[in-house]
Amino acid sequence: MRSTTEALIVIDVQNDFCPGGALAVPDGNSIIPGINALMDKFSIVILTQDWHPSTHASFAANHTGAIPFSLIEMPYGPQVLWPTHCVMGTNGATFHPALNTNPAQLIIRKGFRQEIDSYSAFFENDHKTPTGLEGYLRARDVTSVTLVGLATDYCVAYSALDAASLGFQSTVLMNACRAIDLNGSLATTIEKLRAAGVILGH
Ligand code: VGL
Ligand code: ZN
Repeated sequence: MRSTTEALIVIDVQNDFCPGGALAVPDGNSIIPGINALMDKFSIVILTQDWHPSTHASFAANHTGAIPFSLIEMPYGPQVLWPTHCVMGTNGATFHPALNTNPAQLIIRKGFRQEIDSYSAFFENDHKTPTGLEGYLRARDVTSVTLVGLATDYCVAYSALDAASLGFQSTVLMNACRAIDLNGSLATTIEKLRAAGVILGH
């Protein structure tokens, strides 16, 4: 068993990010058995859930003439316009049925504000608005986080980078993650993670 100062954070293992979903990550479901096994080794397990209103500003469908996967400028910086995904309360937003959610002690929902996207489990995409996760971890004396889930190059990486900049030891288990890999984003992301001191494990 890992120490009680170490938390496992399972990012966005939801139907819409798995094959057949609205923003399917190739092979996304294949990581689930490994994640279920990892949960037994951690005494603190946290899940995140991408959770958007149907009017969310990150959806291409809410911008006239915009096509999915194009980029726009938002007040907080560049934003990819995604296919409509993880709409709160829908089957697409539900955790994948193969994921064992029973060990989860906290479920953080993010992206619920219409005007701002939230990739990271710690801060929304303005890098300022907190989700509350940092306070929860500090209150439980967590000093180290291990991140797994979907997608490597978006929500997992943003979470790992924020964790590192907040001073948590931050590890991404690459074989328990899968990437969207939009225009080479996986390679760029791996460089950023390394530069920030995030440990890339397997
Ligand atoms: C994610 C794109 C949009 C993710 C969430 O979970 O990586 N990616 N919303
Ligand atoms: Zn999203």
